[in-house]
Order: sequence, then structure tokens, then C-alpha cells
Amino acid sequence: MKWLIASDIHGSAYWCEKLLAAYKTEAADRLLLLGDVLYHGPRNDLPEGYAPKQVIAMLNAMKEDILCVRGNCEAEVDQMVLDFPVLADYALLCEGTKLIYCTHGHVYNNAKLPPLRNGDVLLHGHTHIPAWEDHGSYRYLNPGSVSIPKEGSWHGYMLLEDGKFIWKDFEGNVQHEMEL
Ligand SMILES: [Mn+2]
Repeated sequence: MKWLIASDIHGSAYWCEKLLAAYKTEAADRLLLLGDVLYHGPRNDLPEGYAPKQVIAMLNAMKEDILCVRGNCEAEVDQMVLDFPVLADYALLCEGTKLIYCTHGHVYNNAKLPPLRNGDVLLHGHTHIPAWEDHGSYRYLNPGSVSIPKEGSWHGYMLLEDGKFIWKDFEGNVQHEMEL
């Protein structure tokens, strides 16, 4: 199973289109979204091509491919317009005996860990900054943001296949690689 992992689209149709093009090019099997899908949020400027209705149409057209968790910008009204569940606090992926705890990052993060066993992974978005931090007993990973990257990071996403994570930007450059 090849996963494409992305976060924090924030209603940008321009960057959502790039994400879905990458999903096709990468020939991934499923798309994992780590929240903040439609609304730009009061802390952010409007991203390029802000058009939530277009993002709704693009994502609903591929709802069978999507696994999504709730961001701090998701509200009940977002669930009314999206045809796949977006209000779960977390989702779990398993790679061998290791568990990847997927969440947005505003509830569970390095400061407030979910229950993890040695070697598990905490995967979240929210900061808009890509991360691959080794904390000894667990690793914290972040794909960064699709539309509003912060601290000089890139517009991009992550891949997970056969226990290997790859961070990429939308120009197709590999930014980082890591074995689970
Ligand atoms: Mn966000």
C-alpha cells in the first residue's frame, strides 16, 4: 500500500490541484489528509487560489481514496459538504509491528503524547513545518502544508510505502527520506 500524506490545504484550489496531480503521478493507493481542509483560518492569510467550493468538488470526486482526520479549522458545516468523514481526532496506520498515530496536532503533539509504544510514530500537520524528529522512544513526523508552508519550508507532501517515508515538494524534488 502506497500512501500519499498531506495536510493543511486550507481551501486553496490552486494547491489542491497540484496535490491531486501529484497523487496521480505518484500512483498512490490512498490519500491521508491530516486536517484543515477547507477553511483558511483566522491566523492565516488567504492562500493562493482560495476557493473552498472547488476543493470540495475535487475531494468529493475521490472520496473512496481519502482518509482524513479533523483539524482545528474543521467544523460541523465542513462535514455537511464533504462526502468522507473529517471529524475523527485521529486515525491509525500500521507498518509491521509499528503504529503510526495520525492526527492534526492541536490535540495530540510532542507536548501531549497519545499512548505510543517504543518505535511508534506520531504523525501530524498543524504547524505547517515539515518535521522528522527522533525523540528516542518515538518519532514525530510532519508533511508540512500543501498551501501555506511556514518558516521557509516548501509546498509539499509525504509518501509512505513499505516502511519508507519520503518528503517531496510539488516540483518533484525529494526533500528528505526516512526508514521506519
Ligand atoms: Mn493549519
